[in-house]
Amino acid sequence: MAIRMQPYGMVDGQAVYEYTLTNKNGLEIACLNYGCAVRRVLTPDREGNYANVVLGFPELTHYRSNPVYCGVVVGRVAGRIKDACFELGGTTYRLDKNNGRHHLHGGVQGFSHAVWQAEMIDRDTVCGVRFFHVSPDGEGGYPGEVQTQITYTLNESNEFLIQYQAHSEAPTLFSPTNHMYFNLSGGLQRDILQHTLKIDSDRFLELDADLIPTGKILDVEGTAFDFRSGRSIHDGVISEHPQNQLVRGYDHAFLLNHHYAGEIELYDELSGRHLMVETDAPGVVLYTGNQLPDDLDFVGGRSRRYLGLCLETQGLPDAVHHSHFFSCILQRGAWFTSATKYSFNIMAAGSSKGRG
Ligand code: G6D
Repeated sequence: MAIRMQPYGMVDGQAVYEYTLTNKNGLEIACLNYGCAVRRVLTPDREGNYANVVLGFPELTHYRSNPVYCGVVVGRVAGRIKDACFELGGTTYRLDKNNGRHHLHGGVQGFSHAVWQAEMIDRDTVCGVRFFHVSPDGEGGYPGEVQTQITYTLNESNEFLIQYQAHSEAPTLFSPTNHMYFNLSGGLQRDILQHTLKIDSDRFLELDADLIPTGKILDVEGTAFDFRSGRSIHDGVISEHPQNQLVRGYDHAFLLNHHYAGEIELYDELSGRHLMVETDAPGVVLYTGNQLPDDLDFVGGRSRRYLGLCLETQGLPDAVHHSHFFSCILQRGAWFTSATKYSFNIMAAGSSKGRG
């Protein structure tokens, strides 16, 4: 294992560094203490060719704007909160309106746009970075000062683990995620429409025209949302299901049936690259890059629709307005803990069992 730290720039007088984690197999992960952004993940294809499998920007300035939340941790609350307000303990809180009249991904100065304090982890079989951030009472409109610690670690088994811990000085909302866009073709050679995805989920959340959950939980059976035996992302683009048509692909939260049981698998048949995602989070938002614009420059190519997909393990979006969703309330003094593990492997040609 090896870790190296290099200056990457300055934000408001605070130093930003790039941390590069490398294991004995040559798997490499580069991340920043700005937004905890993951900007590069190098993995081999079945021919042994290493290439980057996540969307990343070349410069810090791109991460300072980052309208697509590329690679960053989003929070305090991932996803949308309807009308950018909620009631808690008899008080109505008004959040940043940064997505029309709604609130998205923690608001204007959310986790994605903070300089995190960082310390390196360098042990024989694990290396990584532990990020710390104090979100002051009232940031983005949220109550309570929240102390958050996010730990990235890579081991010798090609497993990248993200651990989230937080506690608050007052009741608040908390449901973060990481917003990496994956593209297993390597080096952005192709888009993600021919990727095969499996999700161990029977149900997903219906969205309204503003992409806000309606509160209805729909069954995947007989729809392009049924990923239980695997299917290609393209199915969702050509599907006539109104929910696919609404977003021209997927931008939906799935309720996971099991945890730490191989519940999410992404596979690119042409390269042989395979990613397994396991988590204790209640759900995962599948976002297939439907709104990626064509005016961003990623390392390896220009942005375009469907160039990457996100597997945002998290609570359920807008849970504060739906009592039948898993709660995202963090009580005063309680600890929030969650972890998601990304395991990178290779599959032999022809081994995809999906319908993709
Ligand atoms: C769009 O609706 C999508 C979100 O799900 C995504 O996180 C964001 O773009 C980056 O708003």
